[in-house]
Amino acid sequence: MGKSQFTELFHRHHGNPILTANDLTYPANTVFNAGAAKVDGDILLLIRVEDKRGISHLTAARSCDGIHNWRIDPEPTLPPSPDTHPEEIWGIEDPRLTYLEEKDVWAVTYTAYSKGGPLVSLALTKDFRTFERQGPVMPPEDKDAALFPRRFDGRWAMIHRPVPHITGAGAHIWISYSPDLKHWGDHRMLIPARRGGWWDANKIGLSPPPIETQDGWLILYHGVRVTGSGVIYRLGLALLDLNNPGRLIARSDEWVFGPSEGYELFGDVDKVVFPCGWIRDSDKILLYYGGADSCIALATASLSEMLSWLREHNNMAEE
Ligand code: BMA
Repeated sequence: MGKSQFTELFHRHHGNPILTANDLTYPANTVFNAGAAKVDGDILLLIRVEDKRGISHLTAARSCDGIHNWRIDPEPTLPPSPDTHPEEIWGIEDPRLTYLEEKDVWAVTYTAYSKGGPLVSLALTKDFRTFERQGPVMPPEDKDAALFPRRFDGRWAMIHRPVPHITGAGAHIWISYSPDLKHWGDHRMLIPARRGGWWDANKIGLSPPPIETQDGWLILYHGVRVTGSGVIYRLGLALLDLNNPGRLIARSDEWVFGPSEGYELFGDVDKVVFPCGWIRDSDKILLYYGGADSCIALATASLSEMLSWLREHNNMAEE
């Protein structure tokens, strides 16, 4: 395969968008940015639902094939709980789901929209019906967080994206470690946003949780390009060392997916593709993404094609 500039790694489902607010049994403004998991033989999406106040909650949808016949909870599955968790006053958003084998539990990392700004919160669940909130794990402003499924040298690891208050410092992807999922430290920058004219200049963030492959942890991340007519959210690939996820070993030069269809170009926020979940079925990847902050769409890809493309397109340059 040559270095063709527009290799299509991701193939949109012909029936996109697969879910809109009309599929809910209760009124809402939009559905988008869903986490994804395989649970009890179903594909489960934990959907971000924005109500007509502008506040988001999470609702579970289940389907046998991950495409059709979604069985959506008839009321919010995980509503914000500002009485017990004041940091959730303006809603909860953008969940990422990681199965922690050692604990036989799903970790849900999500954005809690607090009076002090968006922060990262963690909840644990076995069935996506009842949840045990662990509270905030990163202070504001921080979002786009996901856990790795296992420990490294005894410590859990989490990717996240703090935003510094210094103008021009850029918003980069970081990694932090914890002995107990509660106390986090050893914070390090993991993937810096590029600078200048790059598609991923100045502001990036993790999209779905990392996937373990023979080449390393595969990362899909978003780059936020500021243009004269607003921002464009596009996606690129990176790889982290399997035993030391704090080590970046590859990063794509070009983006691999960006908004081009009507449901990605026009919505509450135009020109956005924003995945929070992907499902692996041997070599096949099902990528679930929010389109223009207004609907949920599906694209498929081959894991081995992504890895071989990344080998050819590895460019660690930051400038
Ligand atoms: C990001 C997040 C996402 C959203 C995206 C585009 O900052 O808030 O939830 O999809 O912006 O608006």
